[in-house]
Amino acid sequence: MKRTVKRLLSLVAVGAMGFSMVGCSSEGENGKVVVYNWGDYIDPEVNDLFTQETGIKVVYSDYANNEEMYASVEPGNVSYDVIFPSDYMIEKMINNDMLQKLDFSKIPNYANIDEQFKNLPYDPNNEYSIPYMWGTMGIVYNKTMVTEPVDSWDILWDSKYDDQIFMYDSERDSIMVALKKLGYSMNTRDKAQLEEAKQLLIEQAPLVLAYVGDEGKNKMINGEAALMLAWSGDAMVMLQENPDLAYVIPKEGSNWFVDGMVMSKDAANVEQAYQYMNFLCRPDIAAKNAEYIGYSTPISAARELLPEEIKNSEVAYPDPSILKKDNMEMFNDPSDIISLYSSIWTEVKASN
Ligand code: N2P
Repeated sequence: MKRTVKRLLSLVAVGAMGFSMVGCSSEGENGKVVVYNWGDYIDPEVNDLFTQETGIKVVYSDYANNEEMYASVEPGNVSYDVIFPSDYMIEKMINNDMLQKLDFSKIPNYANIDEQFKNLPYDPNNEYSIPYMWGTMGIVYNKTMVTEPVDSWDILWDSKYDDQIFMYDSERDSIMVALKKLGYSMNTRDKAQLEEAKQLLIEQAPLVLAYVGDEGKNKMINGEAALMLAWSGDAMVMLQENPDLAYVIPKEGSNWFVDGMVMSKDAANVEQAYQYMNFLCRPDIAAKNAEYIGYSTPISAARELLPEEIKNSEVAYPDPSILKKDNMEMFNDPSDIISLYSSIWTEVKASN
């Protein structure tokens, strides 16, 4: 349990270390950078190292999913400098004029990012974002509780596993699973298909023990459920802690994602934000981060620095042919019908 213990201890120590939560206004000798990231998505020591090297204080807070982040950065709310949205959310924030174009001359370490993570559809000309981490979505299962082969999303609808299933409390991800099970695109705008997905998720709800966030990892490690919808990076952490756990990308296909770093249009600490983003693209820092959080780095020179079992893991670094399969998709921004996605998700959770 070494990794988990280290992570929990780090979280407890947050207030006492070189970075702090939003609300604390003091600055380092060279100012501050206000950062808003997913929970469990950075090695806290990385923020300390940044402050030690630059004299810039990191004012840090986190969120559980893209939609929560979006709601709190809408104009008039707290202003952040650096944010870490996923691909489709970057697209949405670009479209809504919430991001500033980056000056890449201030991010020399951008050169370390692998070409396969550039020119992706959400930021086709690499103007607004820097790939931070990537991964896939799949199923983590406990081999002592699930003895049949796991290769399909169908198992998350099997009544044998009543109250043995965790899903993520994340609307795009859960609706994606239902759409893929039905053989549809996860980017569908077809209302009839979305209605079918909703019905399927409502049918599943009684089997779901809980819709979880980051706490799901420890629950699976402790054997509290048999199956969990999981991002590959979270799977890496869980598999390292409990060897009874395994990860699979179902045969119907799934999502692969890139989470990026972006600069908010109303960033107040622009120079510090550039230094922060540049620091996170340094191979030794990206490797330290990837090892701690379990997610996959888009920087080959960082991957090279990882321990063998992570560097060669098929969970974190699946064969490139897997991502190229027709049934593996990235999300795009369904802004025109996003309220339908949100209302589906509200209805599904209400039926749990
Ligand atoms: C981990 C953050 C995962 C981000 N808590 C997946 N896009």
